[in-house]
Amino acid sequence: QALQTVVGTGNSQYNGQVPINTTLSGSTYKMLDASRGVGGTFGGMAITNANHSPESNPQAGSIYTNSTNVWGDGQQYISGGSTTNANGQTAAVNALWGLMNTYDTMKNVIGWQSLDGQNTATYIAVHVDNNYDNAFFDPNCKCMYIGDGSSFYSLGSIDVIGHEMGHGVVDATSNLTYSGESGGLNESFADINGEMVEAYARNGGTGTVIPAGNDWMMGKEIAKNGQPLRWMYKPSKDGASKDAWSSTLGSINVHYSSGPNNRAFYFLSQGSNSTSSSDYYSQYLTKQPLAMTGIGNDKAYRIWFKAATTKFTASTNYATARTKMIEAANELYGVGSKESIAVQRAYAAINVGA
Ligand code: ASN
Ligand code: ZN
Repeated sequence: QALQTVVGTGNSQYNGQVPINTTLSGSTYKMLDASRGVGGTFGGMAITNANHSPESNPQAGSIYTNSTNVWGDGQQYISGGSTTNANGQTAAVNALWGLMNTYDTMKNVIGWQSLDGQNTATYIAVHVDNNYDNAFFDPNCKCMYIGDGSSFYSLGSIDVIGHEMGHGVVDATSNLTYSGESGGLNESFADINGEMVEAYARNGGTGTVIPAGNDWMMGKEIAKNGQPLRWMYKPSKDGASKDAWSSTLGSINVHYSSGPNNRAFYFLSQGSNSTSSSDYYSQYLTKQPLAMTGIGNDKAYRIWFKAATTKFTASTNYATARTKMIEAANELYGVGSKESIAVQRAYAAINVGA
C-alpha cells in the first residue's frame, strides 16, 4: 500500500508555523515524511517519541500520530504539563522541520542524498532522558536524539539538528576520529552543516544558500542565557575556543578545537575586509595583510563538503584539511581560481599555511 504524503501544519518553537510533510494512513496522520529518504528503520524520515528513555540506553519509541494534521502549540515542553503540548508534539515539530531542511540543504545545494549520500532514511527521537541538556547523533541507529533541556530550551533548533546530522555524514564518510585535531574538524563539519541548514531554511528553501542568512552562532535559539554554544566568526568569544591553529590545538576539547576551522569557513564565505568595526572582521585576522573577499555560503559549503566527504580520512589534521580544501577548490572552480585563492587565504588567516 503506497503511503500518501500530505502537508500538515506544525507549530514550532523557534520558526513559527511551518509546513511539515506527514503521512495519512487510514484516518491517522503520522510524522513520517516518505518523500525524503528511502528504507532505513521507518521507510522515510520519521520523528518518534523516545519517551524519556535514558541517554545511556535511548529507545526510538514509536512514530508520532495525530487525528488531525495540525501539530504542537509552539511551547517549551514541561514535564507533566497540562497544555496541548503535554504529549510533546512541539519538540517533534521542531525535529521534523529541522530534518526536512537538513535533507533539502544537502540535496539541493550539494547534490548529497541523506546522511550516507545513498538516500537512506534516518529519524529523530525526541524527549530523550529528563531535562537533558544535549542532542546527539547515535552511530548505532544512525539517528539522532533530542533532549528537552534544562539550562537550555528544547535542543531542536535548526542549526543544532543540522549539526548532529552533520556528524551522521562524517560517520558515513571520513569518520574523522573524535579527538585531537581530527576531532576538532569533525565538530567543525557539524557546525558548518548546522549553519548552512539555518541559512537555507531562512531563505525559504529555494535551493540557494543566501550569504549571511545565518547568524554564524551555533544554538542561539536554544539559549536561555542569551549565549550561543559557539561563535563561528570569532570562536574565542566563548572563553575557551581558539581563533587560530597552534601546535597545542589538538590537546583541547573537540568543541573548542573546532574554532579555527569554523573561523576559516566564515572568512571563506564572508570575507575579512569589511570596514565594519564589529567582531566579524579583519582586525581579528591572525596574519596581516591578508584581507580577502568572501566567496559566499554556497561555494564555501560545496568546497568544504567535497573535501571532507571525499578527501578526508579518519586522521586528517588541519594542515591536511587545508591541502584537501585547495584540491577541492581547484577541481570545482579551476586551478588558481579566485575560489582556490580564497581557500588559501582563509587558512592562512588561522595560521595554517601561507
Ligand atoms: N551535542 C554534542 C555534539 O554533537 C554531543 C557530543 O558531545 N558529541 O557535539
Ligand atoms: Zn557535535
